[in-house]
Amino acid sequence: MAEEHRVTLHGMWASSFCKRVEVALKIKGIPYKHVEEDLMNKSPLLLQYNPVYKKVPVLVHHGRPLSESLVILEYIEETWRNGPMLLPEDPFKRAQVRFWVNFFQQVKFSQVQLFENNIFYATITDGEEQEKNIKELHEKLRLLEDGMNDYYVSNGKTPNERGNLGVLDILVWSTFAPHIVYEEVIGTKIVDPEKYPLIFSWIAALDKVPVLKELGYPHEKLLALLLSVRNTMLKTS
Ligand SMILES: N[C@@H](CCC(=O)N[C@@H](CS)C(=O)NCC(=O)O)C(=O)O
Repeated sequence: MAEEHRVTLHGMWASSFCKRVEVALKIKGIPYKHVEEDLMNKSPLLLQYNPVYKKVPVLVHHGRPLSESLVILEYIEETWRNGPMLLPEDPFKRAQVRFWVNFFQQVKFSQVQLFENNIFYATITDGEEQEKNIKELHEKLRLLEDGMNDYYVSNGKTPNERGNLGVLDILVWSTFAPHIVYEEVIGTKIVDPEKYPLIFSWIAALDKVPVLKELGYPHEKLLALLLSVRNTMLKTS
């Protein structure tokens, strides 16, 4: 493949945002080159490709860079239309899915309230700050559990009865697949099967899908990273 036609992903192994893009590329069967970025020492190319946010993921296609995971997912969906589609065909269902995709990018009162932010801050703080993040996580998980129940019940299915993996599978799995690691660091259940049976069983089912198994987060490595960031943050706070 000529260099300019190649797909390159600048990512970082522990990032759920990068995982979203990797999963989408794999589902669509798009070959790509992975460039692992050191976020403490970003490459000049990353800074050149994403001068606004200076973050991963960045997808480079035909030599042209794109940033922001959800923007990239949309681009992948629109560009590779002959692979499995990530969004439902029916416009109403598609709009419903988009609503929940936006929920993962939720902004409230000018504050970004991503699941990832709450998870990360809950793992690197203690006391009141940690409690606040855990509380917010549970509030959002409740909304997601109820919303997904409504969505799937109204479509006469459960998430595990769907055909292809879709964009909601990608977001739920990328965000929550390592919940056991977060729970080990925080010392409390986050994706509690009693409280969130649909999300819990959904993640468990996704964990068995071959493409996701292949992309799974390395448990010990992630645990070590989170514990090390936590120790550093607690020492400096
Ligand atoms: N909204 C962005 C978030 C990306 C993001 O936060 N990436 C993190 C890694 S998980 C990053 O590159 N951090 C480096 C930094 O903030 O300097 C997306 O959806 O792509």
